[in-house]
Amino acid sequence: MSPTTSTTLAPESKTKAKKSSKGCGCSSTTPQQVDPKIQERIEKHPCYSEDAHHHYARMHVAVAPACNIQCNYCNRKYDCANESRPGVVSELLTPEEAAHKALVIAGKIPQMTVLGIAGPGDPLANPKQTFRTFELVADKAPDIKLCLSTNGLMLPNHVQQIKDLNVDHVTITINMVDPEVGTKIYPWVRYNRKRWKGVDAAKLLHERQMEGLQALQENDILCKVNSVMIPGINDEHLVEVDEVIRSKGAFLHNIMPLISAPEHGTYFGLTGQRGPTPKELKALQDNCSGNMKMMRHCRQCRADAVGLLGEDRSQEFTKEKFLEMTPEYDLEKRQEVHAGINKIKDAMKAAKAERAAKKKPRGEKILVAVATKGGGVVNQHFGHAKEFQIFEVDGVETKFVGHRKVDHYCQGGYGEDAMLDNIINAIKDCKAVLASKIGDCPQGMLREAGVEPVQGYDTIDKIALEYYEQQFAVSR
Ligand code: CLF
Ligand code: SF4
Repeated sequence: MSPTTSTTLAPESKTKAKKSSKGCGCSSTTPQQVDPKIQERIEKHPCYSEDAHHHYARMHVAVAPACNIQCNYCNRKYDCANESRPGVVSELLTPEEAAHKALVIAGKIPQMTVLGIAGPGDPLANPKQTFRTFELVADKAPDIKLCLSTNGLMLPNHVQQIKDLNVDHVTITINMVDPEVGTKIYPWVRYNRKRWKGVDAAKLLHERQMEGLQALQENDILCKVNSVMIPGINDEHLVEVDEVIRSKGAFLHNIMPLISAPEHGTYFGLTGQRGPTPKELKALQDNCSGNMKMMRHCRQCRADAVGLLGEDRSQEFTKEKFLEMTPEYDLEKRQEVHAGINKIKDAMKAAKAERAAKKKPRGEKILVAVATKGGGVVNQHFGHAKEFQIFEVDGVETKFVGHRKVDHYCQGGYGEDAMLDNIINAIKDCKAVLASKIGDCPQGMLREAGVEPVQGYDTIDKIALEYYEQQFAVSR
């Protein structure tokens, strides 16, 4: 299913509501919290705007193989773990191949608005390939936003180039502001043809990251900071990191969980370092954010990711396939699609505001899990979901707070009991699961586990709030 299909649904007007229908996602980065000029710069960026991530897609091109540091959560056989799930290998492209791929996808997925370079190594350890790719894409497809993600070591050297090429979004992965903490995360850093180790390496990395962050701010380039939460190493320290990066002008903080397993072959994986639980992660995010400018919708996507953040269409565009495709980039057609999406978003926002105005907060907050293919709509069968989006509902609004990846239940037309157990385990802290259809067998097992199955086809906001009202009989 393509994002086109999911986003062309005009949610509330084309309602096919079956039983209890209700409503859609809001954001950790809500429009009203952001300066209108900045809002305009992020409204089509699925990572910088939670709202946008329901509607707009990104793509990555894997043009940057080398790296200049070693993170203890990374195995260099795989993609950079600062922006990817560990254990993933992307196909390396030349800048020319990457630009061709971008133009192909811009035609096939017009809601793809951002081209990111995030690996498989560090983009700024491969500046020639990275900037040549940006040049080629900017020349042929001026409406595509350019984005890069770096460990920050070489950032101060490239801010002018970034500015000149109109790269408006830069992510730095900052896991510490105290070099002593850094020594537990980074065994070495390569800089000026020398390998730095221990506290000197961490200190150097920290200073370069701060210098880069400041230069981005001075040049009015939006900066997101990614931090990997590593329990027992930097989990408590990330509160300080959050304060420091915000005071230095970072726009958004994305705290991601360490994903660590022995089969990834990383230092942390092999030494038994665990990642945080969803509850621990949420508690830290809540603690840092006061609910402002905290990214909670990151999917730790691969260096050749394509599509909405929650979907992976990279296999439709392998090198073998996309090199055979002719680019059909059409600016006018893309603008029409974007105008259609914006209309839908406006209608959803208005419906949401109207509902909120009629309701009183009740105090109780509940979590609901949602099966969705995007567009802010409950539009996916329970058995087909590979992830559930998690929303906190308080009777007035629904707030996106995270996602849980699962193996989908329906395999070749049959449900797998083991998978159902895993799914229930992943969402058992939710009061309900919202999906367009849920089979009789999973319905029974969900109820037994205390998760109410709710079927409907409408905006997430509407269905979630109706369910909440049924639960608590909120007075209007
Ligand atoms: Fe890619 Fe990163 Fe740009 Fe987004 S991803 S380079 S800012 S376009 Fe986004 Fe993916 Fe999370 Fe990165 S969901 S891993 S935060
Ligand atoms: Fe790996 Fe990225 Fe760290 Fe380099 S910066 S070691 S590629 S996780």
